[in-house]
Amino acid sequence: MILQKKAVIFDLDGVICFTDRFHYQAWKTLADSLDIYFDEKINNRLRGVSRMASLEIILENAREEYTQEEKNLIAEKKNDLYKDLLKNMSPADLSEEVRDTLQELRKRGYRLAIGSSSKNTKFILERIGLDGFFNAVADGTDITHSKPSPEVFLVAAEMLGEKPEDCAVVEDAKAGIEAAKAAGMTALALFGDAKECGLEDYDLTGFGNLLDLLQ
Ligand code: B16
Ligand code: MG
Repeated sequence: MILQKKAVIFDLDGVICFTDRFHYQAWKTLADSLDIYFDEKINNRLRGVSRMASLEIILENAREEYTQEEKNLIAEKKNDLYKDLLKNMSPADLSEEVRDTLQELRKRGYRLAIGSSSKNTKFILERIGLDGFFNAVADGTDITHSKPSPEVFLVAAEMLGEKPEDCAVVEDAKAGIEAAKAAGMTALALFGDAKECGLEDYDLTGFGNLLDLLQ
């Protein structure tokens, strides 16, 4: 399959880099301290979902009710733990395959953007040495509805000045594939539940497979 697209919008966590293990570690520490059951399977449901929506999923297993104020505090604590873990990231956490593919796509004339639910996007891009690389960065600080709402991808397309139908989205999460389809974009699934949800337009064999589709 060859796609006729002008732009590619990338999810961040789980596509460009792998911060999902840090999300898991931070939520697990919090859940354990509150005596709430939490495992990798529940963690998979948090992919692409905002911080507060993630907390609501975790609290499905809580034995007590939490006030909004308490929830805000828990989310804040999680983010502090998570940001401490992010400090360990460096440009070495960007794989050669991702770096080379991004550079080649740019050489071929594609406009490249990030569409992430994360409010820590800019910090992560700095850590992995991609600060300033993308033509547009739309993230959790630009939107009111996180994936599966199409908002973050529509904002990214608008920042790029491209029409949704001219954009392809690369996602690792079901919520992200749903968001891309709702935005009227072509959804390319990389890894995990994105590939299993049955809503995607194409299953990528790896990040570098983009170079076969986007010529
Ligand atoms: P933060 P993505 C998402 O990023 C993560 O997949 C999701 O697990 C996380 O809860 C969300 O960002 C919010 O992150 O707490 O840093 O604002 O996959 O859309 O790049
Ligand atoms: Mg993701």
